[in-house]
Amino acid sequence: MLSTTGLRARFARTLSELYGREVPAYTTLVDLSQQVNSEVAAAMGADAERLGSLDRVTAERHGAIRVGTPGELAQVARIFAAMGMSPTGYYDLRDAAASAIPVVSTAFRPTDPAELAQNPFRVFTSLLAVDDRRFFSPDLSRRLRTFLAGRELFSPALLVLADRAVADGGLGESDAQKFLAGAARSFALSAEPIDRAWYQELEQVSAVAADIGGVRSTHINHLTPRVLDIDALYRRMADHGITMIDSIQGPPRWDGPEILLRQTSFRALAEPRRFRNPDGTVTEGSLRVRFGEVEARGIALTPAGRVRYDRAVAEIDLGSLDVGGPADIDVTACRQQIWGQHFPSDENSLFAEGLGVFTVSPVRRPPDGRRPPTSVAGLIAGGWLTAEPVVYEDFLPRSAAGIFSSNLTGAGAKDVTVDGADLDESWLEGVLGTTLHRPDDLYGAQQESSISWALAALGLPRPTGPDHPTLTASRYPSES
Ligand code: OOG
Ligand code: NI
Repeated sequence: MLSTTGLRARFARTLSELYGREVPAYTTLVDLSQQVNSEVAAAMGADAERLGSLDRVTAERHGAIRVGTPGELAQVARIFAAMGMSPTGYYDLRDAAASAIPVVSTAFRPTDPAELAQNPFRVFTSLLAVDDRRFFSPDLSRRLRTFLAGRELFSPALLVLADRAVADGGLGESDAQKFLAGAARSFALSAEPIDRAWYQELEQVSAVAADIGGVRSTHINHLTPRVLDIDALYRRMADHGITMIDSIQGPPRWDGPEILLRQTSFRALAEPRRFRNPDGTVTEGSLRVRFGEVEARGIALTPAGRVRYDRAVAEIDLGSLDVGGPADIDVTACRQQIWGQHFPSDENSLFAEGLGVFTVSPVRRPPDGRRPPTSVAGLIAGGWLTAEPVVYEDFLPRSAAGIFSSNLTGAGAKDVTVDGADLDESWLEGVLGTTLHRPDDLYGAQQESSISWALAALGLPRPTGPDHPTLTASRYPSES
C-alpha cells in the first residue's frame, strides 16, 4: 500500500522526470540548484537546514497548472486530495498586473507540518475567469464555454482511483502505478493539433486565455525547484547560457532574515506544436508558453508582518520611479536600505515584534524563586524557550503576476471600463467542493499550539505581558 504521502512524493518525482524530458533546460535548472544547495550546506552547516532539511529542499518542487472550468478545478481537487494536498490560499491575479491575466488561483499543498516535512509538493492552480467581461465579450464567453464543455482533462477511471486513495488513505502498488501514470499523462503536453484561428482569437485577449482555452488538454506550465541561494543560482544560469527574466521577484537580498519567497524564471522557450489551419491542413509551428522557475523560501509572516511587507514593497516601488537620476545609483543598496527600515535584522526581533511566524520549544524549567519573564519573547531571551522559524509554504500574488506577465508574448486586452465578475474566496471554495484553507490561519495555529504546548511543558501560565507577540497587532515604532 502506498499512502497518500507516498503518492505525493512519487508523483513529484514522476512529474519532474516528465518535465525534464519535455523541457531540457529544466534539468539544467535542477542540476544547478542542487549544486548551489550542496555548496550552501557545506558553507553553512546546520544553519542551511533551518528552514527545512536538505532532503526536503532537494526533493521540493512546485508546479503550475491552469484549467478552464469550475468542473475541471473540482476534478483537480480530487486528484490532489489523493496525494494529501488541499487547496490553500486565494489569489486573484486579474488585477495584479497591467497585462491581462484572467485567472483566479489557489495552491494545492499539504497543510500538516509533518506532511510538509515529508514532501511539500505544491501546485499553483489557476482557473480561467471565462465570464469576466473585462476580458471576454458575451459572444466569446459563450464560445469558450462550449469549447471547454467538450473536453475531458481527466479520465473517469483516474478520478475513481483518486477517490479510492482518499477513502482508503492510499492505493495498492498496481493501482498506485496506474494512478500516477494517468495523472502524469494528464499534465503532459499534448501532440493534438491546435485550431490556429481559435488559439489566435483568444491570444488577442490574453496569452494565458489561449494557453488554457485554446487547447483540448491541460499541461504542466512549469515545475520549480527550491534553491538556498537564488542570487548565486541566477548568475550560474547566465553562465550556462540560459537567459533569466530581468529580476528576482519578492524581497531584495539583504543581511537580515530571509522572509516569504523570492522567485525568478527563465524565459518561455519555443516548443514545437502542431496547428490545424482554417483550410484543414496541419502544419508544424511553435509556441512559447512554458518556462522554468526557481525559488528561495524564507520565514512566514504574521498578518502584521504582511502589512509591513506590503508597505516596504510599495516604498521600493516609489523609489524605483525616481530611477533615472544619477546613472550610478545602486538600486540594490536602495532596496536593501528601505528593507532595513521596515524589518528587523535578526530573527528574535522578528518574533518579538510579532512579524514572523515561529514555533517555540521548552528548554528548561524556571529555577526556583525566579519569576519568569511575562512575555514569550522574554522567555526566549531568558533561555526558557527556543524559537524556530516557520518556512513560508505559499505564494505571493504580485510575484505570481510578475512571473505570468514576464513570460507573456503580448499584454493582451482588458476593458477596465466594465465591471469584472465577482469571483471571491467563498465562490472559489464552493467550486472546489472542499475547505479552502487560509494560510494565515494555518501559520497562526501552528505558532499558537507550540506556545501552549511549550508553556504547559514548563508549567508556566500563559504570559500576559504587553510585548507578547500576537498574531494580529503590530505597530510601526513611530505609531506607538
Ligand atoms: C502560475 C504563475 C504563478 C508562482 O510561482 O508564483 C506561480 C502560472 O504561470 O500558471 O507559479
Ligand atoms: Ni511558479
